[in-house]
Amino acid sequence: MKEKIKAFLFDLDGVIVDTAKYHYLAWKRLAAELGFDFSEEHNERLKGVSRMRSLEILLEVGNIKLPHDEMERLAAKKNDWYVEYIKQLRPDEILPGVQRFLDETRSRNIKTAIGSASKNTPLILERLNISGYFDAIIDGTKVSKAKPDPEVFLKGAEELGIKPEECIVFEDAQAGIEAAKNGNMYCVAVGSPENLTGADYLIPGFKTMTVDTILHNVTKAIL
Ligand code: B16
Ligand code: MG
Repeated sequence: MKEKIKAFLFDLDGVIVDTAKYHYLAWKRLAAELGFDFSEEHNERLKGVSRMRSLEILLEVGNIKLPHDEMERLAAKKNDWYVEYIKQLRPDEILPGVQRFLDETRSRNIKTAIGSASKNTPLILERLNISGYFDAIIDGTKVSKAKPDPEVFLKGAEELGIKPEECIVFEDAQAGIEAAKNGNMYCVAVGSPENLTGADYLIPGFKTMTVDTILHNVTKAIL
């Protein structure tokens, strides 16, 4: 029997908007202050990862060890810079096709939630003028376990009142795909097949994507 999909859960960075480039600017600035270079390739390792874990990775790259209170101070400093950048975000930075896809999703009465590691989620949604598109917003301030733990998506489903197996998660990070599958949800990977495995379906982006294409390709496995 075909499973009825009742909710779409969206990761934020890399799915709705490319905030990774602003994270990168802020992390690179911090690395420069600490005296080493932080490349775009290094930055790939930070996608979907929490702020403190990102700093740990950055310090590994620079071969630097610091006490915890100093790490807290540096993470806060990086975040202040990052917030300055994302305050300039504009609605035209929503990734191609996403707003149309959200409109179609809402008109089909499919519930929507955000499931993001970012503690800056409310500010980003507000700057993009899309807060009203989501029935639930679960972000880094509401979870204690990072992806690939399914907590962020399970909380989203719970807040929507929908069973995990009736949800599709959209994710651009490998840890996020694993989080969705660990939560017994369907998962659509957004990105390139070289970097992402284990999802039920993979799309390059939302540019030409329709709700029916997603539903058909994701649920056909259990027809
Ligand atoms: P913040 P997502 C993640 O967002 C980013 O991909 C990741 O690079 C960032 O470190 C993390 O949010 C925490 O962000 O410092 O703003 O709390 O992909 O889970 O939407
Ligand atoms: Mg992401």
